[in-house]
Amino acid sequence: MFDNLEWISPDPILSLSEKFIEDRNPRKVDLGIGLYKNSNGITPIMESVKIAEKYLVSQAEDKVYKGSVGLDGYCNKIISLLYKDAPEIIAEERVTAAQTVGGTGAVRLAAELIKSYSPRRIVWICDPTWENHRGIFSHLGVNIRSYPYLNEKGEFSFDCMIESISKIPFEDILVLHGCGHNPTGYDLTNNQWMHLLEIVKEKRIFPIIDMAYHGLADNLNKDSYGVNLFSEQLDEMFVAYSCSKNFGLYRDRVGALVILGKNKDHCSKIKLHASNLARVNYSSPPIHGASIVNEVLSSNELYQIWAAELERMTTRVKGARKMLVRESSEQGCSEIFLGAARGEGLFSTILLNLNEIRRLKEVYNIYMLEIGRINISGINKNNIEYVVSAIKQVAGT
Ligand code: PLP
Ligand code: TYF
Repeated sequence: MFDNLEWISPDPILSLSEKFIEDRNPRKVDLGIGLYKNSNGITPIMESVKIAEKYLVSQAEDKVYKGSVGLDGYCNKIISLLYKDAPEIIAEERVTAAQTVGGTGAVRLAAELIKSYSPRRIVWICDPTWENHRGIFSHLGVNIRSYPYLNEKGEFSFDCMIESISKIPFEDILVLHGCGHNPTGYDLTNNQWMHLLEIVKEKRIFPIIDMAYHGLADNLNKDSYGVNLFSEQLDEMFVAYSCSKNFGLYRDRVGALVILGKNKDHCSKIKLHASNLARVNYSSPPIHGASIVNEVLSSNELYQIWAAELERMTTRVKGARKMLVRESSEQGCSEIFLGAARGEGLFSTILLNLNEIRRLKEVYNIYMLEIGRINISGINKNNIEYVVSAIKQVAGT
């Protein structure tokens, strides 16, 4: 049956990660896959997560099935965390959530709902964006188009973005990044969110806000500004939430599709359809990681530990960004790292071409994505000088 299959390229991020692991050179540096790394280059299990996990394992009595939309307690805690500054949305009972298989699963479930109930609408994704946005929607046969995020010089341009979005047809679907834009690190200001909202309202656009880095761009409150504003003012939208980064639960696959509707019945009905779609896809999401998040967010003590850990992680990423700006200025190659100075979160795109990026890997054992993205948290005091001088050399500046 599969005799005629052709070879295709594997996922570029995951295969780069595998190549990095195989590399035996001790000076190697991983600036590829989107993982938070501490100053020793390690992605540790968070203390709050360890405590919750130990407690849960000691209390566990069974591993029986849960439903297709996972743990209600977990879903409610994610809603409370996300809408801490917009409690009226919760009070009005027009928000609900379905637990999903990571943030990817949340985007996928949103795409399934669109494919099933509104297949003619076009989904507008950002250019550039997390590559899986294109993959998920196009794999399901949903029509996608892109809106620009950058100008010809590679700088974030709200004007270019807005000009394009204001031309999209009425009632289409718009995928936005809530914070920590992947891959550029450029986020909208509060004023820009407000401006964008006006266009979204006028065009009756349905937004899907991808929130994969809550708390890792600036802080938990500021990072949810766009989601809160849109949710307060719109009748319907989705948020694709991920706990992979802010709880460090990558492989446990913890996410949620947050569903905003006009009222309680409306969002409950959408959730029921989401539940049926989850059922035919994977039956039910994994419960272990979601129970950990539920435990951390239910205990005041654990919440304090987790919030402080997250803040330290974000402070470290901001510090690494500053270190990069300072070092590139000292080595006289700031222009390659212009994005790093203005961006937020784990990522930044730097001005190297494909050949230069490949040489960086082959000659200097420094791994970054071929689209020009670096993971800022891969930088630390021990490698900063080496990374900047290698990048400067491949760029020939
Ligand atoms: N959305 C964006 C923008 C991401 O960068 C990622 C990856 O980390 C995801 C979604 C998926 O996250 P998860 O690992 O929870 O599926
Ligand atoms: O952009 C990243 O690096 C993260 C991690 O198929 C990731 O989103 C990469 C590839 C993938 C799933 C997650």
